[in-house]
Amino acid sequence: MTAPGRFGEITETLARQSIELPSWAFGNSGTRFKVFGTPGTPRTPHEKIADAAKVHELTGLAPTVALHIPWDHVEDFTALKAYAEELGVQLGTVNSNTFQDEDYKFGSLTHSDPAVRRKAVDHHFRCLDIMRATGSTDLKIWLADGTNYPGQGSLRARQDRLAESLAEIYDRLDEHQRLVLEYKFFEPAFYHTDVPDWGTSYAQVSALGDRAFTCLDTGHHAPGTNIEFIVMQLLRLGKLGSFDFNSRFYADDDLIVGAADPFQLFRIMHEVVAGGGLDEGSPVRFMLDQCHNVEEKIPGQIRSVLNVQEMTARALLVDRAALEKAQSEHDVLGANAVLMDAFQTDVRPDLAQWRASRGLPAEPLRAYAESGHQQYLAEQRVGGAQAGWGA
Ligand code: PSV
Ligand code: MN
Ligand code: MN
Repeated sequence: MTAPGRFGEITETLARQSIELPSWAFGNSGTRFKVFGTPGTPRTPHEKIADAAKVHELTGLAPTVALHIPWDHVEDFTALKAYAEELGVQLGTVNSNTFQDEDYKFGSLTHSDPAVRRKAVDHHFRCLDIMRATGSTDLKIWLADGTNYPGQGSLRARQDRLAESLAEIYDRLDEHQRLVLEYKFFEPAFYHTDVPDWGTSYAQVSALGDRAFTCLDTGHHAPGTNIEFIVMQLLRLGKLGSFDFNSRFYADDDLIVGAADPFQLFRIMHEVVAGGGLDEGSPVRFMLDQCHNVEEKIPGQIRSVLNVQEMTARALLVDRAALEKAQSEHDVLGANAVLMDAFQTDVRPDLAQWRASRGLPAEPLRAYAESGHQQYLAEQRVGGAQAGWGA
């Protein structure tokens, strides 16, 4: 249990916290071996949004839903916005997809053929138009571009073409819109990726201007990478635009954030707090980028946002004055103990009480299980194709 006084001080920040849910987390997903279907899985973007709204209703933590284009195709995005708002959520980041079209076999924004680059840039223009209809501010670009064999492509020419393509897209942004560039060290390409690391993303977005930022996906680093150091550095440089949260044991596993390594999530949130990432007006947005292959999806998302909230609360509990003092005195063990003291504090009872005081279920997962909603969805959503990877 935390001391009520200390916990009381942090609720103002917690009350502001919002974690964006990815529409695709509610669809079926799996590995290249098998994608299992689950009764009640959404069949349309509307149904995905309804599921995201359920997560927000029970946690108060997830007021926005990210879309993936073209996975979330609808004729009328203004109507989709209105539908989301009826359910109490807003449409958030638009994630562009230039990785599932035959034309992109050898790249999209980096492709050597100007016609393919044109097509990829135009896709992003289309995303910006959708954002105008949905009221979204962020265009998130992740590129599957890369090569499999040394010599297959010119690393440098590809980088130059990427810069040109990004500049074209950036020039189309409205005043309030932002471009966020995500990096990933491998996959689907295995020799090189065109935006493999935060340094490349930083170099590219810095060349664009003030409204271009880096997206840090926690699953996109080599094992052993000190991710919180990258968080600190990007915050320091004013270029951390967003997180794609998930956790991993091996590669880009997309498991529930905080599941594989809760301490890493704590260390990340500690740097976020220290770097002002949770302050009002901070440019940092928090999003999940996860899949639920074998567990139920709505509870999976509820568990995820609660994990982020719990680690945020623990990071906010760090006694910063004591930490600074220990650091300035080179009290190695003392400084480490300050962090561990906060990390090892069980904030769950306080958070449950706090939720109840705000009219939310004290235990959202239990409330969901007891509501019978999952069974209701399974009965309602019969027929039609379930949404999944690529649709
Ligand atoms: C790529 O691995 C990624 O992390 C990007 O964010 C994609 O948009 C997302 O996964 C879904 O494919
Ligand atoms: Mn991602
Ligand atoms: Mn990923």
